[in-house]
Amino acid sequence: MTAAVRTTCPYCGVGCGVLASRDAAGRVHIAGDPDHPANRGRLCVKGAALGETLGNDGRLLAPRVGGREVSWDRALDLIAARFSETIAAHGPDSVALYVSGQLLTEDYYVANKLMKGFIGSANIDTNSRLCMASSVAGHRRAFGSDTVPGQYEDLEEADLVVLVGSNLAWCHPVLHQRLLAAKAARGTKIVVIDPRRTATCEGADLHLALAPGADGHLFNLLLCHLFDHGRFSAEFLPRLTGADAAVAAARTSRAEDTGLSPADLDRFLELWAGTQKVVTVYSQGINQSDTGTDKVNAILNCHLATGRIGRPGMGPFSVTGQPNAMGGREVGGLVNMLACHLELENPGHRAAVQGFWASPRMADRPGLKAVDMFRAVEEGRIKALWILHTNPAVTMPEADRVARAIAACDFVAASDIWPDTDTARLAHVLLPATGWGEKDGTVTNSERMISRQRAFLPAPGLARPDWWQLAQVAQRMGFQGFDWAGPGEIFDEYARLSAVAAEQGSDFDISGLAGAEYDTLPPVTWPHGRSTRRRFFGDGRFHTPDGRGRMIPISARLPAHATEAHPFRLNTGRIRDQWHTMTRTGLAPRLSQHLAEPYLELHPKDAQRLGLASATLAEVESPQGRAILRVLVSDRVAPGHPFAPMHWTGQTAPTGRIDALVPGLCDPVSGQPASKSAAVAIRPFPARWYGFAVAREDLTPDCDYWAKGRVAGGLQVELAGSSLPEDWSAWASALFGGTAPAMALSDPARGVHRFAFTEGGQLTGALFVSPDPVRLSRGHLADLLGRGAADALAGRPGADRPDPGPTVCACLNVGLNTILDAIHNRGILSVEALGTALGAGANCGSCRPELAALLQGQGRREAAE
Ligand SMILES: Nc1nc2c(c(=O)[nH]1)N[C@H]1C(S)=C(S)[C@@H](COP(=O)(O)OP(=O)(O)OC[C@H]3O[C@@H](n4cnc5c(=O)[nH]c(N)nc54)[C@H](O)[C@@H]3O)O[C@H]1N2
Ligand SMILES: Nc1nc2c(c(=O)[nH]1)N[C@H]1C(S)=C(S)[C@@H](COP(=O)(O)OP(=O)(O)OC[C@H]3O[C@@H](n4cnc5c(=O)[nH]c(N)nc54)[C@H](O)[C@@H]3O)O[C@H]1N2
Ligand code: SF4
Ligand SMILES: [Mo]
Repeated sequence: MTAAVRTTCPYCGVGCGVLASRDAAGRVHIAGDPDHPANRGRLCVKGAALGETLGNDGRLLAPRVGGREVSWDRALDLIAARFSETIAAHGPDSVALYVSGQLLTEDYYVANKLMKGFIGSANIDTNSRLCMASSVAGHRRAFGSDTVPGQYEDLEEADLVVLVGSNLAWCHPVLHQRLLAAKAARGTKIVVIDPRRTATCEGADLHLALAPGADGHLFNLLLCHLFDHGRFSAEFLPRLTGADAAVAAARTSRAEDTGLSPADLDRFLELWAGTQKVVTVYSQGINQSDTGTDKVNAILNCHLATGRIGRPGMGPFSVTGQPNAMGGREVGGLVNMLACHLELENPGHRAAVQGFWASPRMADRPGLKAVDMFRAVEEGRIKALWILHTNPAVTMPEADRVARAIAACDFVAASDIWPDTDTARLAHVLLPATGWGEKDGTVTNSERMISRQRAFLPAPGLARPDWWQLAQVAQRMGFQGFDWAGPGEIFDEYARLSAVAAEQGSDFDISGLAGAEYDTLPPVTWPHGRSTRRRFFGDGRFHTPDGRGRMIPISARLPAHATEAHPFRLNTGRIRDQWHTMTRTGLAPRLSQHLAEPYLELHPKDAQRLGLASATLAEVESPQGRAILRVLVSDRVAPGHPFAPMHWTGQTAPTGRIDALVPGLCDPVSGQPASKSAAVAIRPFPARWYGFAVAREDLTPDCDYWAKGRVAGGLQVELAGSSLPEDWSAWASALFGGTAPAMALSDPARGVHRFAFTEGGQLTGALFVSPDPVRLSRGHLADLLGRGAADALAGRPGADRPDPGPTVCACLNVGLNTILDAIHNRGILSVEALGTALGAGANCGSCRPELAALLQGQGRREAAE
């Protein structure tokens, strides 16, 4: 075993420390870093499975131009030439960079320097526009800077933690575990505000299933309640402006607007008002709205008015999604910012940065925000585009339109680790990036803690880091100041720039890290310069011109009413075990078991009205596009407000791309799209047949609906069609590359067909077809891949081998049937006892909310059994 390398998880913004080592066979071993302050040794299942996602099969290993492998020189010269020519002919705003909150700070710094300081355009935006922009805008309106006031330990020191628009249990699992541990130790009250009953509700004292989009009203009502009950802080108020106007505006919100029962509403208002140590955590249920910035400020108003901010155990807390969402904000990744929290539109700030960079021309007005940027691409105003570390053809709203715009753009380069993502397929030039474990740099987590990502694997093929690619193109465009030897030198330059920024009054000061030993840099929270204070604003000093915090008057409004043509409002978001477009988590079979295909969670009343039964397929249509999704009937969602996850792509389920349905409707202040309220129509998909297949080798079905997922021996595929093939045997053969089935079992009268394909007596594939959703033990069939094929067509294990059912605990691979059996037949009564008996939930803990629900008899209804 090699010595463990200390690095940081590449997924969510909790920013857990990871120890990575390799054994003699080259296998990677992953463990939580017990010394990292964010996680103290814990990991969630995605982090724990990192070692299973590092295979290089199918990786992009060399630059490609027009699909052909070329040298780095050729690819980089081409990008430099096309960017330079386009700028010469059409000006700096005719080119753009679209980057990612998953880039490392050093990558981000170089991209930003190139675009804003040397190309002289601010057309560099990032997927953080889809993620954190409303929080950024809300922070800047209230505080004068984009600063998260608190620390994770505030969640542990609070007496009340309110989680609003956050599915913390699935999206920030280790932070959720820290919160639950604090609750167990000191009785923290937890309130979840989410129209959907999520896994996060399992650990909560109160779940407020408010009307979707009503958060602004709710926090306005809270502000009025605080005022009316004398809870405004007399000590803090002189440090604020706008309190009267904010209360006056809040008076227009009414209790009915929230959709909550008076009792629940009162309980919440009294709890919040009566608890000094309160933390309000918020995430995409707030940000991803066309009034997202106002909702952020409605929350901040309550914390400001009561002075419950920046002190131990209290404050508003915007949890960041991506591993470096925060770092990207610090380094000025958004179109309207400069590095180190300096502002693009402030001439003094611009001059300071330009002086430091010795740059020829500085952008002096904000560039185009993501949605507008891709519309400019569509209209041909942007003629050369470079996309790094993000997959906009899947994750942007109006995704079909975005994909068409990318395809039609004169010149597109993409940096990725895979050649065949939905976005990479559309690019003229592909640049192979080094991935997690192969590269070095820093990330900043939700609590402003900067941690190192460190390489422990060699770069495969010709892959090179993103920062290097950007710096090379900059040099080839003739720019000075891009000749760093490594990320440590970039970080050093950035730390020195932050001293310049501090002189301009910026709070982002990491000048104390200039000249630091980069290789051994321990996790450190900023500011780390002249000041090292851990929390902000508790002292009543803000970064506004007059130094006072600003309360903002909020006229809350609900999302536009549903229309007759599109009567449903589609909520979208994440599932526990997948990361965005699944280009990494999708590789680990155990992460694909929990929820294996795209689905539509629909209230029983809606399902009944639409004639949709569980496990059938629904066709969902919006003015922007169309999707086909598996129906999951559940009262966790409200009538009229179904939910669908965002993870499936053209590679994994072409009709499951949820952003094809989402409109490009944005918050007017932040430019963040409203990704959680698409107006859609739903109808049954007229399936004539349903199918399920397992296959050792990859395959691409030719039918209306399919969804692929990895299993240990290959892949599993759900299928369906609206027309029947003439000859099922021929169709099955075509699916498996032309080989004839070794075994077939057909009952044409019932429309049931089963085929098995073998090689040397071992199962290489199987297809089950039926006129209704296929009922069989999927796990069992997948397990037979590569084994004896004798009873493959039976579809279920023999009586001697119980079927564990769909995976609930992905760490220890414990299935639903096993758990239900333990509950019903072995008398197990608690989550702890399930852990002792089966191991379920005893490792990362992410499935504990689901175990608790099962124990309460609220079994989940799977999309497919
Ligand atoms: N497993 C997993 N974890 C992740 C990620 C992942 O892909 N997979 N991605 C990471 C990233 S980049 C991000 S940004 C975070 C996102 O983390 P979260 O924001 O927690 O996740 P989401 O599922 O997008 O949305 C959160 C909740 O908002 C609710 N919601 C929808 N509309 C409203 C509303 O009007 N009001 C309120 N109060 N709630 C509403 C939804 O029902 C949903 O449960 O997760 C990070 N962590
Ligand atoms: N409907 C709906 N849409 C949403 C959301 C939602 O809640 N609902 N959430 C939005 C949010 S919050 C976010 S953050 C976005 C996320 O959306 P994206 O950022 O578009 O999704 P990812 O799958 O994370 O894309 C990362 C890409 O980088 C590649 N990659 C991996 N490692 C490296 C590397 O080291 N270098 C390079 N160059 N590439 C690499 C991956 O293969 C992948 O193609 O989605 C947004 N879209
Ligand atoms: S909570 Fe999970 S995904 Fe997030 S950083 Fe920690 S291990 Fe990674
Ligand atoms: Mo995000």
